[in-house]
Amino acid sequence: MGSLLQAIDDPADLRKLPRAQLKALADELRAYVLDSVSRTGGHLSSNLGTVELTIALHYVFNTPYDRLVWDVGHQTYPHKILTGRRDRMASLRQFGGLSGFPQRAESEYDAFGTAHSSTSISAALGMALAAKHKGEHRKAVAIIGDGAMSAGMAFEALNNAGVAECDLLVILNDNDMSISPPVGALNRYLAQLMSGQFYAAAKNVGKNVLRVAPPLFELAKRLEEQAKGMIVPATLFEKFGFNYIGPIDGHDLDSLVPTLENIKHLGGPQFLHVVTRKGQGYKLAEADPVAYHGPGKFDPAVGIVKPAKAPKQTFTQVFGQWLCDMGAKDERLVGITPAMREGSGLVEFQQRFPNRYFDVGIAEQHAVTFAAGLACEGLKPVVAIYSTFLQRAYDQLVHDVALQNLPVVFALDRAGIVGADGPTHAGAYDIAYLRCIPNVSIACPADENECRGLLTTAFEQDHPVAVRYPRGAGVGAAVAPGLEPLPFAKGEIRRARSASADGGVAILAFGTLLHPALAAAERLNATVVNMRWAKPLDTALLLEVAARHAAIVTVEEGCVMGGAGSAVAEALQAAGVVKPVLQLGLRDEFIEHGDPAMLLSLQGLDAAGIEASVRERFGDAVERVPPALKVVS
Ligand SMILES: Cc1ncc(C[n+]2csc(CCOP(=O)(O)OP(=O)(O)O)c2C)c(N)n1
Repeated sequence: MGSLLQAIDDPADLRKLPRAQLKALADELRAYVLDSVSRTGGHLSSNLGTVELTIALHYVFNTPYDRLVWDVGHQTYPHKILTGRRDRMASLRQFGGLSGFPQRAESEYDAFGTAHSSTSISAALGMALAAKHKGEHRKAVAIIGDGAMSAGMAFEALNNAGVAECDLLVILNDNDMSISPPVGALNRYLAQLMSGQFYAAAKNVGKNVLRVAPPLFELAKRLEEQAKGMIVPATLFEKFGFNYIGPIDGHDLDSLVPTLENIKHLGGPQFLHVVTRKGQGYKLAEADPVAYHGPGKFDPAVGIVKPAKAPKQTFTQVFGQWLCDMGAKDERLVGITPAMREGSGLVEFQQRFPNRYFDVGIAEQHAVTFAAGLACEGLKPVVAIYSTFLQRAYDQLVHDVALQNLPVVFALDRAGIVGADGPTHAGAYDIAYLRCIPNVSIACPADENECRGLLTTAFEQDHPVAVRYPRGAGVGAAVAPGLEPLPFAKGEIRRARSASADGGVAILAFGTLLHPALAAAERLNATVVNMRWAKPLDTALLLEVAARHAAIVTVEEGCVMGGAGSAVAEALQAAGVVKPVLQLGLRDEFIEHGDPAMLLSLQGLDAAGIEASVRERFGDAVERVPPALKVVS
């Protein structure tokens, strides 16, 4: 580590440096980011792009008194390093270590917790107005990328902020990239601003108008810079009530620092357009910012290397393949992603079916209602979306899709524990939040092959169906190449308890936790049912199993509250069956970042944990309990 960086334990140390040394500091900081991310994995390209901006912000503003709100927060590694967390970067995204995103509990410099995008302007506006209300003279700064700026929520905040008369600075960090190339009209508009054509075109309009009166033309020429406001159409952001400044080079500290110093003394809503490059300073990331958006560990001298042995197929890949195969078979199929082409497995689909592929930008709400519109006209939309991001589009799901009973398939990736990304990205709630909506069905495949079969089943329905599957690989089940559906709303008995008489427990598994449930059942002599559907529940199978067992245990990788286990308890109640039900799933707490297998184990959802919970609840002799079980208190 360089000596300048070594000496910075908080931004106050940074502010003591002469301006002339900031460039050298930036070089050290960039090298440190690259080195630490190569050891831990994490977001790289975006962080290499914010090195100078981060230095300039902490140099000019009086943080933490002044508030910095980083949108998404995946670009805050330089910020973490400069705000007292330099030596903990080795623990990034690991259990007990630093979060990959800003967290209020982690540092007073993390003014607002982020990870889901496009919230920064709203939060910073709230802070700016609170300061005004309390008579405090702090500044609030939102730093938002061009990808995040495309979301409706960012525009809702801009719309509100421009008339709010408070000291808010919005910095647009424009690198002309989302995770993948950006989409939409806003992006084209920003590119125009950046290339200067906007001003050039506008100037020509002015000249043409003024040329008829030569003396005026001379005047206009001299005043060209100052007269911008007179002859250049206002930017979109000025129309929102902001003072627009830029675009400036976001890697040039000699532009950034004086510009921010000037802005600091301006009152009212300010908008600074900064142009940066994703992956700046690391050739491989500059050349391929998509691959280096969120790499695992790698050797910086070599770059990302493909593993020699093909890793197990992920659920995302199973989905991607299914989408292509079903797309080839049925021309009505259209694939939709809200800015997650790579993460959701749609790269090949886009290549093969460009006219049926829609990346709508970071716009989950729009994605869902857009799908509803497509479905109204007889197309068969498949919305590929992470469980956690569908939360954003809840009303659209209820009001636009379910209420109209439209046949939209939701391919819910990252359902359950996600690991390094932590609580902001966990897919913990989808069964609970979907289950209560009429017309919606929920399938929970237990392995890769079932995932393909259940996607086909979902596609064949004439109502909304969500198929939820976890991050990464499953047990490695061979995936049959055909497009055979599995039966709708039907489960199957996977293991029958060996006993001459009825009694013992039946474990009802929803999704991939079937496999630890089967392992636990060996030791508990339990029956195991692969339920496959959280809604509609296979009630006939449930009642049949309940009649023959002393107790029911439900297992799911989703929140216990309101989850599939609750559905089982409700169904038993409704049928008038009194039977003890032990519901196992994610506890009523936010789950930290860390290794997914370890986190599952901490939640008691590995084989040993399931066995222990069952024995704790029903006693050690659970294998032999008769059907009329007295529950151990
Ligand atoms: C609501 C929501 N949808 C999707 C994502 C996934 N996501 C994380 S970063 C990102 C791209 C952000 O692009 P931009 O704001 O331009 O930042 P950059 O990475 O280019 O610096 C996306 C889509 C998210 N974090 N939140």
